[in-house]
Amino acid sequence: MDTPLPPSAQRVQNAASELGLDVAVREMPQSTRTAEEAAAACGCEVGQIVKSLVFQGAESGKPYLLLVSGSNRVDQESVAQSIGEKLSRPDAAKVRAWTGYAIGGIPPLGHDMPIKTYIDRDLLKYGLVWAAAGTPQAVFPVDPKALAKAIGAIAIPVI
Ligand code: 5CA
Repeated sequence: MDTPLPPSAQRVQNAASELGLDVAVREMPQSTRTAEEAAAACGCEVGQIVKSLVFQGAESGKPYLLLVSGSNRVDQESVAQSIGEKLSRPDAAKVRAWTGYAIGGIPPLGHDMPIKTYIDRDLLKYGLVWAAAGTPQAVFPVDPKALAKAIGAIAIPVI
């Protein structure tokens, strides 16, 4: 029998299933806390790792989730233009309060509150990407287009 997932990872698995996304969350023996570590653990390119980065609207105060290819460094000005307001980076406590997860394991779905989500168009060129699943050792592989569709993420350039 499979070992049960930790509660945070199980929450992501349940949320994915509720969205009709056919994915299987798995706990890796190694750390997947950073994109580089996740790529090593998953045996994929760093570009195939989904970084789930939380920003805050400077005017609205609202959270935004930006799903970014592991090999891209976000140009915050360019992303702000796509989103339509200036952005700041919330601290780790706020990210946890909004999403329900700690940095290093923030998933692209299954958050405590609905968060408007954008996806790096560079992720969409891969057939398969790997996203964090609630803990710094939990991940799931997914077709990026299916992920974007299931969560209603808007594709934008981020660099
Ligand atoms: N598990 C991996 C990939 S599957 C992962 O979660 N990577 S990540 O890139 O999405 O998460 C780490 C990111 O959190 C860093 O790139 C960084 O932008 C952000 N971060 C790190 N420390 C803080 C902090 N104190 N406050 C806000 N964001 C932070």
